[in-house]
Amino acid sequence: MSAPHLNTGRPWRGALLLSVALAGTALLSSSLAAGPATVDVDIAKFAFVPKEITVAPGTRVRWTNHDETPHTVTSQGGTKVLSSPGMDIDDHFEFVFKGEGDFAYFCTVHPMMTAIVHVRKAGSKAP
Ligand SMILES: [Cu+2]
Repeated sequence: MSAPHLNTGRPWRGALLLSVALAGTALLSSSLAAGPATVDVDIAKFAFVPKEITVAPGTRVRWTNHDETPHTVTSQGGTKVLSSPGMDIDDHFEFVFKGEGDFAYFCTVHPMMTAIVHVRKAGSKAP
């Protein structure tokens, strides 16, 4: 009596895997449709990586600290455009760049850590 019971399990398992795959596809397309594009910058070994990026207006930049040492993402020149709190390991900081410009920033804990975000409309070149 146990053999038919085992056989009926298989179609269910296939249906489950299929629905998981479909749910994953729906999740992916909704995340692509909603919200601005995201560009990641890693903070690792006392450096912003990549140190220099160019993005289109409306892009969200997300910094992630991979060091065990706290770091910040802070605008240079006192503009306060970027002003993150001290970020612990695996903390994120996000900012959406709306207008064009050059946004130099550094880490207030380690001022030698510097980097820059260029925001440019598609087709225009950095000077
Ligand atoms: Cu730092």
